[in-house]
Amino acid sequence: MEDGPGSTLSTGQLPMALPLLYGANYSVYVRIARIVFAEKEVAYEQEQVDIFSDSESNSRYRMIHPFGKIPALDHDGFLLFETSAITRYIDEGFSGPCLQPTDAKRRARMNQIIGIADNYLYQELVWGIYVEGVEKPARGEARDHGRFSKALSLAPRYLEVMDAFAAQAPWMAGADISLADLHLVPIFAYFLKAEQGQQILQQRPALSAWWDRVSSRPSVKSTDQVS
Ligand SMILES: N[C@@H](CCC(=O)N[C@@H](CS)C(=O)NCC(=O)O)C(=O)O
Repeated sequence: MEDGPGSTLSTGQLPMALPLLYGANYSVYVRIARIVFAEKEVAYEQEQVDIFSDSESNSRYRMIHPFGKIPALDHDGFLLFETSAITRYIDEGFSGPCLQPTDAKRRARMNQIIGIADNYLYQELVWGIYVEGVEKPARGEARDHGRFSKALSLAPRYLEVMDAFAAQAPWMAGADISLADLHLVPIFAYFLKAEQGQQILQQRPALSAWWDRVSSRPSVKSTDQVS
């Protein structure tokens, strides 16, 4: 078992509880945290929270995440929400490979890519293309054609930009894998379930090679199940 941040276990001290991650496996953001735990090889527990259901337990969960999103983390009573804060806490608070560059420029690149993922890619590639293009038709629901075509028109430009980053180094922020790569994985995993996503990626060789590298990581394979 992994000791917690700052803990020096000595006689008479209770061991810290395992970090508890709240959230459902289908969630892009929950999966980012799961991948980071796996990369660090940190043991944790997970309580499935289906944020889209109206269950009683969800109203209790709102005490932990006041904005009703997943994930959230409880580490020995220390409550945290916002995935970027959670993944940095896991990286900095536990042993295992460091997932953030120390060089200022590379760290800025990592932060930039996480910002791009949160502010552009997640909405268009997941909600615009995957949800409208794959999930809604599979559920027999009507597609929002405007939403879908807007996302399809933006995606090639988004991938062109990501391809340029991927062409600079094996990983998004340099020679070593970082939180930037791990943050992108669940977004790309949904996007590539759409045939259009596959086609757009095929036109970007550096990004395709990056996807082959990152998607073969054990941390990515072991968090593949979404239900
Ligand atoms: N800024 C949040 C975003 C989390 C987020 O949007 N999670 C989605 C699931 S992937 C969610 O909870 N959606 C529920 C909703 O929007 O009502 C973070 O970084 O943790």
